[in-house]
Amino acid sequence: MPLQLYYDNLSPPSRVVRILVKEIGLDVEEKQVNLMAGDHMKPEFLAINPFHCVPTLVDDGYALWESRSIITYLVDKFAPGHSLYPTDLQKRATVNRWLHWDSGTFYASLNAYYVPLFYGKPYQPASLESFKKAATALDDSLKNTKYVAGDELSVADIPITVTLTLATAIGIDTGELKNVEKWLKQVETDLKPSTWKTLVIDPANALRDLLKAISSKSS
Ligand SMILES: N[C@@H](CCC(=O)N[C@@H](CS)C(=O)NCC(=O)O)C(=O)O
Repeated sequence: MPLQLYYDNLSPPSRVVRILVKEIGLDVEEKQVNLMAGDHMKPEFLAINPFHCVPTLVDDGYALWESRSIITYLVDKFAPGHSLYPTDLQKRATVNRWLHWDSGTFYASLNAYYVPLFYGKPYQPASLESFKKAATALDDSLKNTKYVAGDELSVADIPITVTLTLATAIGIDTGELKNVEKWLKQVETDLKPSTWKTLVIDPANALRDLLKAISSKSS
């Protein structure tokens, strides 16, 4: 049975998984879940994922959600030993640390900044401040390493790239973060051809356009 990936193209964590899938050359059956149309609350999707979120992976009847769990599962199962997810315990712990940092701090603050728009509320300036602080800490760390978790591209670079490029797309100025800028250029070069445009930049701009449309309707 092929792997199935439930995703929405505008969902940043869905893009994280789709980028990884392309990086390790996996064949997955992609199943679009249109969040704006409420597909995620339909009984057939709730039967797969009662937490009703995308991305959700189904591997031979086993359903897994949480993008960062999915990407590490996929490397471990289908590309074991790949440098994207090192097996050395301390290197792996460092990669995991960045994955958790993105999930709990970096992307969390960006999410808290813009997601209220979907519920008729404005952008949240306090969350923007948290995001900027975290981005500065990332920039400081990138003074010392080529990639976020060391000198090799890892799975941790994927969600952090998605977070940062979305921030830029929605108008957050990160221009003063010179180490971040250099790292992003490196990641752009390293990812598989066309990933940067189709899974990083274009969908971030599409989400930007949707947010613009929502905020102009409510003002
Ligand atoms: N931490 C989760 C976040 C998943 C998430 O919140 N996905 C959103 C789309 S970006 C979603 O499915 N929202 C609908 C819902 O939760 O009901 C991950 O990284 O996968």
